[in-house]
Parts: sequence; structure tokens; C-alpha cells
Amino acid sequence: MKHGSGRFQIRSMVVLLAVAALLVPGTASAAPPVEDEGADCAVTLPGSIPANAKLPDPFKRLNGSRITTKADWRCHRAETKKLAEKYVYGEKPKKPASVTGSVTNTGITVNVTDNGKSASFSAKVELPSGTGPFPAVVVLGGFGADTAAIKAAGAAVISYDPLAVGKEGTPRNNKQGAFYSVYGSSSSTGLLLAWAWGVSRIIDVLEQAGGGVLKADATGVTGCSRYGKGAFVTGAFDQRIALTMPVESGSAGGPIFRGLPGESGAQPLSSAYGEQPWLGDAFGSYTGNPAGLPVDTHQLAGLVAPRGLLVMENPHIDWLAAKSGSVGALGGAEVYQALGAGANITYWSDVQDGNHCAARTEWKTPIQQHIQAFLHKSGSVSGTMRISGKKAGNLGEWRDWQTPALS
Ligand code: MCU
Repeated sequence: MKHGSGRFQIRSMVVLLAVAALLVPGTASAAPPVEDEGADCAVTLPGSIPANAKLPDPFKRLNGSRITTKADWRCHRAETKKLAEKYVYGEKPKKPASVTGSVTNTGITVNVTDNGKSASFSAKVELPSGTGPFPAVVVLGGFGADTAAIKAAGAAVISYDPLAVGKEGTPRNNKQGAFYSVYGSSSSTGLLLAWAWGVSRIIDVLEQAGGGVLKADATGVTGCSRYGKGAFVTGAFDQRIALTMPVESGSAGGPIFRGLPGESGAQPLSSAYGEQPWLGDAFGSYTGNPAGLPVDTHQLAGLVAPRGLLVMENPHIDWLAAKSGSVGALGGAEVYQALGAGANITYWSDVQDGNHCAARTEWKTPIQQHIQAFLHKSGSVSGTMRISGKKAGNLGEWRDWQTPALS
């Protein structure tokens, strides 16, 4: 075989493998290299959408038809994302006109300019032992993430303070932090999506830095409690994130909105909306009427699909709504299954220690297996649904649709 044609064959093999990896979402392959794969999809939201006491069909388009192929998912996902922005979280602006910054062994700086307004923030980096470049897990907030387990699995920890990007304790009409310095203190986007935007800008900087210290295509995200809500939303809204690991996220996180009014002791929607401006301003019309929401959190998990998702919940504190959380994960798992990626979502609420955001021995192995599979891209996960009997929801009660076999 001539040298030239051999090279050609190798190159076409590489292209074929890359295409195959994109077509087979079940493989723990590289995360898509862009923040939003469906940015070019034409999406027009109707003025109003009929109320539905059950979970919206995650496969049904706005025009009423259902998707039939895996390829249909890309633009259907874009519709779902737009609904989630409009009704629940507020808008996530697209990549700013300018993002610059630096990555060192100890920290990351981020400078953003958009619409003529600028803001900066930074994050701390801790490397694992060994030789880099390393994958990294962005840890939102300073507690409740097993950073020792993350580092022992060979991933760096990027400690990110979400409050620098979206401050708590402000009224909705005077939001503060780097996001609101750029997009305005009266932006209707809630803190969770502002926090998510900050992580996306960190990934922009990782990409630009060229991967000498931290790999840009092997990023995970985690956080506990309010930062579990943030981690979940972050993973849903940036397809460069290969692994999403929300911990004990509670209301406004993984649990289905529709389940909260009926779940004994769960944080009510009005409380999750009112305690901090976590959700977008538009959600205020639905705190007493979740049936009016055209999306629910099983579809947020669907936005993460087929990428790695490890949802960890605590069934011992009623406020954390783990029963509704289990339904969100079971509903999300239907999307994963339809995309041929059923193994890529794991839910785990069967834990002993009842303390909120405790370091839990039960989660150490699944966290490390997920880092291996989705950040180191070797080894596999099995899609475990380890639901505590204390808070086991029933997806069947919440849906009137079945999962299609997508071709
Ligand atoms: C579970 O997350 C929240 C919860 O939604 C709030 O009601 C409570 O005040 O704080 C929790 C939290 O973030 O704890 C650290």
C-alpha cells in the first residue's frame, strides 16, 4: 500500500470513528465541542400552551408531532431548552463577544465583555497527583462535594464561587454579580442560569488556554443543595460538560415541579421561588400552578442526555423532595433510553447518613466510576437506579406517554 493512500485511509477511519461516536450516544465519547449544538435550529414558541397535570411528553414537538429518530433530538432539544428558558430559568445569553483569561496550576481568571459591559471573576484550581493535562470537575460552592474522591480519581477540582457571578440576597429587580454587571441588574434570568453561564465562560477560557494544564473537553460539574440546583442547570445548558453530578438539589433542582405540592414536607414552589432569585422571574406565574408549565425537570435531565448524569439525593430530609426527585430521574432516564444511552444516567438516594451535604461513602464509587467513564473516557457505567424505599416515586402516575423506539 502506498504511503499516501495509507494516510488517507487512516484519516477516513478517524472521520468515520468520530461520526460513529456522534451517532452512538451510548458511548462515553467526547462531549460535543460546542455549548449548544442546536443553536441553528429554528424555534418559535407559541403564545400559550395548554396546561397538563401530567409530565409533558419529552418527545413531543411544539407542533404536536413526536420525534421518530435520534437525529430529530438535536432540534427537539433546542425547543425544550427554549421552553425551559422562557418559563423556568430565564435566558442564557450566547457566548459573549469577548472572553479572555488564564489557567494555571492554582487558578483560573475569566474576563468577559458583551454589549460594551465587562466583568471578571476567578476560580481556584487544585490538581490531582500525577502528570497532566487533567480533566476537571467544577465544584459550585464550598461544601458537599467529595473533592477528595474527585482528585483521587485523577481529576482536578475547580472551586467556583457562584455568588460572585449571581449574588444571593438581592431583590429580583436589582440582581448583582458578574452576570448582572454585563446583562443588567433587572435581567429576568435567575441565579441558577447566571451561575451556569459563569461555568460556561470558565470552559471558554479552558478551551482558549490550549489544554496544557486542564483538558477543555473533559469537564464535569457538581455541587450540593442550592449548588446542586446550579450544577444540574449548568450541565443541562452546556453540551461541553461531559459529566453532571447534582447533590441533594431539592426544589428548583432535580425534583419534578409538579410533584412538589403533593410531596409531604417538600420545599414548596413558592418558597423555592421566593427564598432567593434562583429561578427566572417568569416562574413566578407558576408557583401555584405547575400544571401550566410546558416543561418539567425530567426534560432538564433530558437536556443533559446522552452525556453522563449522576444524580445524588438524600431521602432523610423531607424538605429535599427526593420522592419528586426520583420521578425526575426516572422520567429523564426515558430520554436516555430513547437515545440509546440508558447506561449514562444514574440516580442514587439509597444512603444512610441523613445529614444534608454530608460526605457519603455510598457515593464515592459511583462518583469515581463516572469520572473514569466520562472524563477519562475509559471504563463504563451501568445506569443504576438506586432509589431509597423512603422516597420512591412512581413515574407511571405522572405520565400519559410511552417512550418511542427512535431509529
Ligand atoms: C436544598 O437547597 C437549599 C434549599 O432549597 C433551601 O430552602 C435551604 O435554605 O437551603 C438549601 C441549601 O442550599 O442548603 C445549603
